[in-house]
Amino acid sequence: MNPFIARLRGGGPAPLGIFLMSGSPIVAEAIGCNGFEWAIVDAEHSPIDVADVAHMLMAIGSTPMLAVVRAPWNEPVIIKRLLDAGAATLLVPFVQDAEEAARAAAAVRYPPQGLRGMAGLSRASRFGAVADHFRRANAGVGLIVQIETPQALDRIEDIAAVEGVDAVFIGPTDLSGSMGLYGDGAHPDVQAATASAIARCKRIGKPVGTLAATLESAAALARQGADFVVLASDLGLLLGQVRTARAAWKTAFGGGQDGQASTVRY
Ligand code: 3PY
Ligand code: MG
Repeated sequence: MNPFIARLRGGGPAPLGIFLMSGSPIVAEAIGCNGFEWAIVDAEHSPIDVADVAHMLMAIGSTPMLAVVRAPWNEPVIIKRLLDAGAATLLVPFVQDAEEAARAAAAVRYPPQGLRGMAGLSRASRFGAVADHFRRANAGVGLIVQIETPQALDRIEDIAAVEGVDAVFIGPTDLSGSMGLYGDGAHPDVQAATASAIARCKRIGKPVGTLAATLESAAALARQGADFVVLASDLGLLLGQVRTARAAWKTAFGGGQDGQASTVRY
C-alpha cells in the first residue's frame, strides 16, 4: 500500500506537514531531516516543473519525510509525467464531482484500472530496475483529491466514494474565493464549511486533511477529526523569519527597508 495513505489509515496523531513552494531540493532535504513528516511538493502554485519535482523527490527520498506531489491540474498527461518522475502520492486540485474524481483516479493508474501510459525507463520504475513495476505500481499509488468550492462540498460523499480516491483535502483558500471571501481561509463561514466537510468524510471513513493558518487552528482541525494537516510552507517560514529580522534590525538601529506587512503563510 502507499506509505502516506497507510499512515493516514493507521490512525494516530495527524502527521506534521508542510507545503514546499520554493522549489529547492536543499530546503526540502533540510526540512525532511528535521522532523516534518510529510510535504506537498507544489507544482500548482509555484514555478516547480516536472524536472524540479524529480530533483525534489530525490532530496526528500534521502530523508524520513513522505512526499505528496500536487499536480497543477486534473489532467492525465501532466499527472502521467509527475508519476513517471517518481511521485507516488498525487494531490489533484479542484475536483468538482464524482466524474472528475474518476478521471483523476484513472489518470494515476495503469490499465485495466486506469489509463496511465507505460514507459520502461521512468524514474518510477527505478529506470527499469524494478522488474514487476507495471504489475505493482497501481497498489502503491495514492490519490488525494482537493475539494475547493461549495459545489464540490455539496457532493463530497460522492467524490470521496469514487473507487481509487484514497483521501480528500479541503482547500480553504480557493474555498474562501468561491464563497466570495477572497483569501480569508480563517473566515468563520470557511471554517464552518471545512468542519462540516471533515465531519462528513469521517462519517464515511475517508481520510481527510486541510491546511491551517496557525498552530491553534491546526489543533482545532485535528480535534474535529482531520487526519492530516499542513502547518506551514517553506516560503512562509522563511519570510516569517525575514520579517522578524527586519523588525529587530529596525528596533535596534532604526534602519532597514520597510517591506510589506503581510503575514500570509502559503
Ligand atoms: C487552497 O487552500 O485553495 C489550497 O489549494 C491549499 O493550498
Ligand atoms: Mg487551492
